[in-house]
Amino acid sequence: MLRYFTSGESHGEALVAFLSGVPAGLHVDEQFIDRELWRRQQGYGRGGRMKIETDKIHVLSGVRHGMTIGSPIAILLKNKDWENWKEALPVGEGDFAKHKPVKSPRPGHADLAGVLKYNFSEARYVLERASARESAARVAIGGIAKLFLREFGIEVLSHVISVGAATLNREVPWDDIKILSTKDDILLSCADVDAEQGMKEEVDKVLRIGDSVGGVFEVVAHNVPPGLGTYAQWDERLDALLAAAVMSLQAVKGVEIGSGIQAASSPGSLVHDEIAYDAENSFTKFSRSRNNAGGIEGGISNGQEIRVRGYLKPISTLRRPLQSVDFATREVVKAAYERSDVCVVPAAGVAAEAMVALTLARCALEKFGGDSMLETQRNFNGYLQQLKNF
Ligand code: EPS
Repeated sequence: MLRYFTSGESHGEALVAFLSGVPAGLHVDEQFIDRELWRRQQGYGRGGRMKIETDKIHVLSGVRHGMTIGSPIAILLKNKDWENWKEALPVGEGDFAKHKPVKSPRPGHADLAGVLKYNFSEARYVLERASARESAARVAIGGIAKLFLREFGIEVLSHVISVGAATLNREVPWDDIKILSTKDDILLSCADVDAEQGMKEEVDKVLRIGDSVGGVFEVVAHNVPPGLGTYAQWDERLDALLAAAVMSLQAVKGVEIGSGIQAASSPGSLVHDEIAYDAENSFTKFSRSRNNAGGIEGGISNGQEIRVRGYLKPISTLRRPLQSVDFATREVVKAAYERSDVCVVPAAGVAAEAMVALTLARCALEKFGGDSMLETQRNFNGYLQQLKNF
């Protein structure tokens, strides 16, 4: 079974990610994973921190001679900013005078709820772990999940659909999303140049007034065979697993599969994707007129592209802060401000790709099993043949 978790504080020494259950014999392309990490660091509206960090993986275990060996994989990502925080966030007792308290909770952030839960007197430690810096660790192990899926022809990418009020109102084909992912100059990861300019203006607007902005990204999983996930149990449904995976990312407040939100106010005849037969080049000869279902029916992948959208709230650290209360004096004050991003929609899309890839890899391993890539491939190919013979 594929299992994973992460550790690390935003301004601590490093992030560490663990991934267990990857079959032996998967080639680990470190450059590919570093590129994924780079992609997550891009986007117009990121703050000064991204000028400090250049995320690169340092594999500690589970990979030898460039291949997975079936042992748990641990990856370390250094926080370069740690140099500036060593004294403020020491592991040992240190000098408490150098601590940098977060004195008044930011509305929308984990600050207040976290302080109450963990019984802290201020929100520094809450900020440190609730921070989206953690998503870099997910992208590192998500990169391994992507390499695994690639062996079965499955690819996962994302693009941005809206930033603030600027929205792209058309379906973006896979090939365009693929081209977007090869760019070395990333603005807002929108496949449409005009829409992207509108998005940039939305970011400029909030930059001017000290505000922040959210938006919507879409993750697309291409070439996923039918049969991942199941309706048999509530917690094995692929849509439920993907929703939890994407919702677990910092600032994601809604998840949509296909055109699920619009479907709720549309008649069935306009929603469900009609079925035809005798198609070429797919897993089976069944085909669809469109993909409103986002590639999942009854909690099972149906052979169409999987499309998952994440709705991101605006960043909760504001340069012109909202009202809050001082933890020490209980006086009404402005919420704490510290260097922050103002828009992270493209970056969140890349982090969501990692979560989708990890989820699909887990479901694929549940279905096909295997302790070596050879064994998993054999089981996978047998299933593909079964589909062809259906
Ligand atoms: C974050 C605040 C900013 C972001 C950070 C998430 O960091 P800092 O407080 O150091 O400027 O840049 O995101 C990352 C470091 C990252 O790698 O994505 C927050 O409070 O959530």
